[in-house]
Amino acid sequence: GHDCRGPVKASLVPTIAHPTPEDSFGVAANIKYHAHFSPHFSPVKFEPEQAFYSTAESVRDTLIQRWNETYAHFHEVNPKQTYYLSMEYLQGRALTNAVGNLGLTDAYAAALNRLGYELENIVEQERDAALGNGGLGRLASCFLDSMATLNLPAWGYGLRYKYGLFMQKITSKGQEEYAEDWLEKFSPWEIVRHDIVYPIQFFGEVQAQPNGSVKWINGEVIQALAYDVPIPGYKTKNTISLRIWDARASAKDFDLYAFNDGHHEKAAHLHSKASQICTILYPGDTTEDGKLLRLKQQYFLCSASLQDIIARFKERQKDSNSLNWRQFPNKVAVQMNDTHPTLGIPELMRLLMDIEGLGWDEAWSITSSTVAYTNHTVLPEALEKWPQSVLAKLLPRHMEIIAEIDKQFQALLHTKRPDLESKISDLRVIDSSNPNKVVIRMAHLCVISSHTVNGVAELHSNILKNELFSDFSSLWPHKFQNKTNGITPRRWLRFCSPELSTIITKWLRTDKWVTNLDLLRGLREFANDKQLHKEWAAAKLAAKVRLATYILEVTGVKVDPSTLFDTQIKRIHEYKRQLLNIMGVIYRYKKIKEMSPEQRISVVPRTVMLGGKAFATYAQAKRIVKLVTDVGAVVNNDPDVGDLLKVVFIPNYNVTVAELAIPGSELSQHISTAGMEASGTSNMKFALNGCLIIGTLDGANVEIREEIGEENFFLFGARADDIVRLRKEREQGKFTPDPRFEETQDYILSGVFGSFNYQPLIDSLEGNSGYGRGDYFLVGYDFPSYLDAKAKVDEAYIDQDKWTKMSILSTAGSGKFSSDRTIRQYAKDIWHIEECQVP
Ligand code: 4GP
Repeated sequence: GHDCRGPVKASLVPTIAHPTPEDSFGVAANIKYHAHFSPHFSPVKFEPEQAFYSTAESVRDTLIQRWNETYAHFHEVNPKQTYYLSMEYLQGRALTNAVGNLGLTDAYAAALNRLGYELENIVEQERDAALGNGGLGRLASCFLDSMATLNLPAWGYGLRYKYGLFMQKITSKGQEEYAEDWLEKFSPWEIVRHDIVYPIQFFGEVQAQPNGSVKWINGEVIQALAYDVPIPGYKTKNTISLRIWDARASAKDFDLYAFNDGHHEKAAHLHSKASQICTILYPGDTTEDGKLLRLKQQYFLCSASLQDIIARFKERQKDSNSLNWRQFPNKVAVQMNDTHPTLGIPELMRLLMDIEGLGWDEAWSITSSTVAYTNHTVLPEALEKWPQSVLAKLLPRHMEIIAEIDKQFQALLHTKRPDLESKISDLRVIDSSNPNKVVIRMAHLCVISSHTVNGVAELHSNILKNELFSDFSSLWPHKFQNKTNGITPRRWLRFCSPELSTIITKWLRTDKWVTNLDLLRGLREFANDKQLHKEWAAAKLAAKVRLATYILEVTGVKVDPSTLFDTQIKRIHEYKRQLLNIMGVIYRYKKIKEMSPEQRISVVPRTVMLGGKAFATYAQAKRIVKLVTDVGAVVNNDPDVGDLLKVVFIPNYNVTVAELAIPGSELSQHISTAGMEASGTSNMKFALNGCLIIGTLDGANVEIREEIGEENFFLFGARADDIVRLRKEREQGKFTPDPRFEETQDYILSGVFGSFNYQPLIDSLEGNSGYGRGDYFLVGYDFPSYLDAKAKVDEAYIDQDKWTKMSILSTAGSGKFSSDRTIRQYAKDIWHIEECQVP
């Protein structure tokens, strides 16, 4: 039964004495208690690592209490609740954020002092929760923080990857990947829920029953076990759940006879299968087994989460005499973060029809008014397409349901839109244009089945409406919305930039900006104030020194904090054009080399930092990483250059690295080919931290520039509208490259940066990129305007007063990019949910 899914009455939850901000004695005692009585190490030791775990467990006590109260309150009020389904959450560390949101930072700092430690050193012991890849995952984590802070009845569902994506090491070979060991010891933030387990079925076959219903039989059944990670809101009791699923087989699946006969592996066959599901995020999918595993993961997330959602719905409906399924969309909103959770659509249909006994029409009406879809990319290779044969093998019943959705969609087009008749084969869910390779278009399934489809920045949402999904939007114009991304001001300013935060609070005479980021615009009034300039520059310098210390520690390169800190950190991808960045650096290096010592005096010294992971099988991206490290090895050791130029690749980019690099940077690069970056969110984090942007008119850059003023943004490059034409011209040979571009290419190939074969990288600029002909990402076209923009950066940096003013105005104009604003919009326009605050 589902009777013990959580405490139903708040009165059942035992209360404990909670630490108050004044009570550092009590906190210290609680930390000691955990060191002794919930030890994971020898209870007599209290080294920094033990101090971290005991501190985290002490904080967890408070979180659990609030998390229980929140669950009980939602249960009692029974509001409509949102469930955010995402394959990724890039949570990072939790301790600083938790004590900060609870308002207990000072209490914990003082308590640790009593025990002989500094809070800021103890937090360094924590491993980043590595459950994500890039912007999509970090966005999901920012959303959770805002959902909790805004007291919204909303939750996240995800998977608990044992080895995360991967840990990146930089060696002389470039990037190397290792299993991320973040769970090797244990995570103090999760609560294993042995009371919440669901069976997940794979393979088998579909059997029609005499009564007309359908049964899915045989195959393998693996258990999904819930782990709850409490997510505290800022200055509110509300503490929501990130529920992540782990896969396991049970004791009854273990063949004791086989084991005793010496067949040890065979005996635990299902256990080994289960353990594969949540091993890593995005396992390679070139083989059929790889594809099966990806689909297994996706289905595992969807099925476990939907079974859980339905169980909760039923439990909360208990009071009414008969289950009213029509209430389902009034109680449940499911948001699909990208296409990865698309299988939630046929799974909800299956559960409603095959398990709950509803008919197709009713199930369809419920499903399509429950699910909504967010698109995060227009890159063709990222729009998932799965072979029908693989899907049918793994999920035979779901394939039937998808085929029926596809059939009904075609029928709808026939009757409603005969004008689209000729396009049916392009719009269908099932692409059977090549009979030997029939594939399922997951994005089309999402668009057809969802009540709302949204993009993540104005420009991107317009591209969805007018290009990628234009026929769908002519069919269902009301479905399409924009929700410009946002970032949580707690993690991305209040906690990662303590110096800047203090100054902002002082000048605005309030700390309310932490939950009302629009208040930052009040800084504009003081943008010319000499005193503010002094304080601002000092805060930026403190953050730069921290970053420089870290860089020395992890790379051995000594960088000078008085140079311009210029940073590009994000996944490595050709469209993000780290290649453009490094080619600009190479050109600059060559020019410095050619200068006389007198000429060199006028060069603005720069430290250029790049960081990010290249997908394990993405060869071109890995070549870019290699080029950056090779350039660094030469430039950083060239006595002609000294501190005029340093090039650093920051290894293993993750949330913690970002928390250092973003406050510590002065210029950040968001230089994707226009139209290709859906939004970007690190651009928002940098701008919020007073870091100026050099960028193209792409994604959210467009809106950031609008908000902070075009005079505070270094713009360059082709516009999204021109890209198709420019690509065509490039293909037809109607493009004359800038001589500086050719000079840079030749320099790379000349061997100055070592003997690695860079020809394939240069080829991508010439016509062998694999994306079609010609420099698909238009690095060559944008190179000259990029160099011009960099020259403008130098000019602005020389005038430090001007630069500081631009920096202040950048922060002042960042209010719109709070994820609180974004989540309020989702709540109102898509989910139709309302605040439900724990009293
Ligand atoms: C990313 C987009 O590339 C980025 O522009 C956007 O800010 C982010 O989603 C959040 O919306 N997409 C992915 C992905 O990370 O895997 O498609």
